[in-house]
Amino acid sequence: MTEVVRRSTADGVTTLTLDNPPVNALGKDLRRGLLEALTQAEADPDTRAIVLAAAGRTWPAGADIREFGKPPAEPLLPELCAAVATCTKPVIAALHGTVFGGGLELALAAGGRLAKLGTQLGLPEVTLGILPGAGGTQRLPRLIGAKPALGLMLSGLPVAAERAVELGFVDAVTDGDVRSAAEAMARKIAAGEVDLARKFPRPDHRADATTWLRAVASAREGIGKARLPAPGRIIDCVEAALLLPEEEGLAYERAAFEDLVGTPEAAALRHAFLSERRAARLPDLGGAEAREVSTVGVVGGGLMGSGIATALLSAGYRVTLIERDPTALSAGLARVATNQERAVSKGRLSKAGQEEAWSRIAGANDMAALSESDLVIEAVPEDEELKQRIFAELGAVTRPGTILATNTSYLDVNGIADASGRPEDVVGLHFFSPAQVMKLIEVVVGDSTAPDVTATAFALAKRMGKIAVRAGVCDGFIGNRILTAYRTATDFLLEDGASPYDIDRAMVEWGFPKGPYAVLDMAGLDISWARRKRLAATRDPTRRYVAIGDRLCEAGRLGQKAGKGYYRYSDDSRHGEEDPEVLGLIVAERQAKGIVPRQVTDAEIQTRVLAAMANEGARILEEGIAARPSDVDVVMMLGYGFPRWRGGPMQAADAAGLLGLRNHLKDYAREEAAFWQPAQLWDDLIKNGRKFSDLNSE
Ligand code: T1G
Repeated sequence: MTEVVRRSTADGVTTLTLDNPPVNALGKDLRRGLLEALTQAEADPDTRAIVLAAAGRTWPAGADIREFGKPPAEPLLPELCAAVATCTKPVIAALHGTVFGGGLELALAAGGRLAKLGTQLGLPEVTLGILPGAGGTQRLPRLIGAKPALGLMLSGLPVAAERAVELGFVDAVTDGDVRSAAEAMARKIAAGEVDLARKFPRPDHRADATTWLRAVASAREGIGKARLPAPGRIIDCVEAALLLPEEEGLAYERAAFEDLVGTPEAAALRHAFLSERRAARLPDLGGAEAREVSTVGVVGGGLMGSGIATALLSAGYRVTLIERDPTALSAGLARVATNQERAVSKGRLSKAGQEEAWSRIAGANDMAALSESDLVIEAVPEDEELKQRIFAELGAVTRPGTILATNTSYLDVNGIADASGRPEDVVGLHFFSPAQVMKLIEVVVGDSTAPDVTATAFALAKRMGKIAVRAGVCDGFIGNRILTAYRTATDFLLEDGASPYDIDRAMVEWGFPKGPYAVLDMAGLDISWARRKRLAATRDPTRRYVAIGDRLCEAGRLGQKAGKGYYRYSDDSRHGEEDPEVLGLIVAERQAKGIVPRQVTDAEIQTRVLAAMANEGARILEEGIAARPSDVDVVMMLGYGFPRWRGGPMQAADAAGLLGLRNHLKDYAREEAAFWQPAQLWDDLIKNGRKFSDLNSE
């Protein structure tokens, strides 16, 4: 096993190099190895200064997230940081890469910090539902003041090394080799030429208690009634850093950390982090290598096509946009240009970057322009016959080995693949709108899709900074299938006695950014109406069907774009008002079916939605449409606004308890068996005392 900490001593300087790929996470072996090496160096008479450095792509990017929720292993990170802080010999940290979380806390314990140009530094713990638990809430405010320290810890966002120098928690930036620079400085310290404390004087921000407490009060006001506890506890710890002696402050921070790390929200946020990375692991690809892709064709320059083209340009690809005629093509290119302008105005893209990207896009009306493309993404309207026609042409004009992808959101990928004449080169790439912003891609693997085509789709997603999730072919893949279950459950409640406004409020209270009916109004009711009409011929007449949505569409209430849907919209506002006309429509539908409305509580709404989503997820898993429960969670969190601090429907079902939810499903099935019947998987897990998370094979 390679040494996780290597030691070298020369000219009175001992350098300890951390080496725990991929990100030098401060797991127990690394903590133990570093504490041992530091103790030895401190006792070594030939060592008069110590440099801490890291091998690989980054200085420690944090504590090891996979250790949380397990029994803590000695030495704990705070103990290691304390050893660094109290070391009797000067310690300099040589920083590079992503110095995050516990990695930054380790660096803060050193006497000096040098960073390589391009280094990012931050304390993202709040995004995991916890707080910096290894001295960060105590040492950082002392170094830079309470206000900037709170800004970093409450946002969880990183800053560049140069900004860290301005703030005062990095001492110098070098564009050379940071380890050599640190060793050179350490040699001067070892030779008595430099005194670290004098070279890097530390202001005492605690001297100005008023400013400190004002920052605490302002932060408390700023977070208001934060949904999660971590922000408030961070502020408490920063206040404690002023009011308590250091040791007590560190103990206070540790207690707060231990409170938070055990909460369901923190567990869910860790689950979300690890699940997004697990989704990229596809054991059934048998190690297939991704094909080389540098030029990509996009067929269709509408909202989706132009968004996809924008995202491809941002990832450095050369793009050819195809539209049916010059007018449509110039409109498509104009959409791409507008997307880039918006990115520049938001500071996400520089002017130079915009010009460079624009030089990589070309437009054409003839598909022959795609003859040299490595991959083509079709993004035309959801018309099966049109898509099949396009794939037949693509199969003819592109060279063998060019991957052909369809952006369909629910149509049959196998039928589209067969139309191309080479189904093994075809895959679904279901982007989410706006494609230049949304991180999720459902990679829909057809019956004939070659493994290296799937591998290429995942490589494309990663290069675009997106998260890909593998899905099998079915109506709606993973996300839209679960969304349909969500809406079916709430439509039943609508007919039984709830109002769309009660349902929206209950689901926002539960954690969704918007309720299902507000979302429908935003997306347009006609899209799901078209789907219902498409499926009408094959619909099972014995299954309960709620026609309220059809009634609204027939009344021209198509949503925001029509000025009215479930809500009414005034001209200048996208905020919907409740509309008695809609309630009247619903009453009429109930009467037509002889339904006597009943009281529906928020709790019932929330429980039914979770049960419906998790049950559809279980069915999706049984059918092999999704590889693991956490893939279902990733799709719903990234694509459909499922609250991240609940971790997705499968994680939330685990947290709620499978037996209770399964019993609710059984109760509901007495009203409507086909929809509510619990999937067999529930009983298989319950009888073995297992949870959905036990199926999340690594
Ligand atoms: N612990 C364990 N594994 C980690 C990890 C971590 N902190 N960070 C990354 N990995 C794994 C990741 O799962 C993946 O594994 C591989 O490294 C590459 O990651 C006490 C309590 C550093 C910016 O929150 O933000 O310190 O899938 O795919 O896109 O106060 O990873 O290859 O097997 O994301 O280049 C605080 C989390 C922890 C940083 C790199 N730190 N990591 O991004 O690669 S809590 C964080 C990141 C803490 C202390 C507190 C990113 C990255 P695999 P990747 P990337």
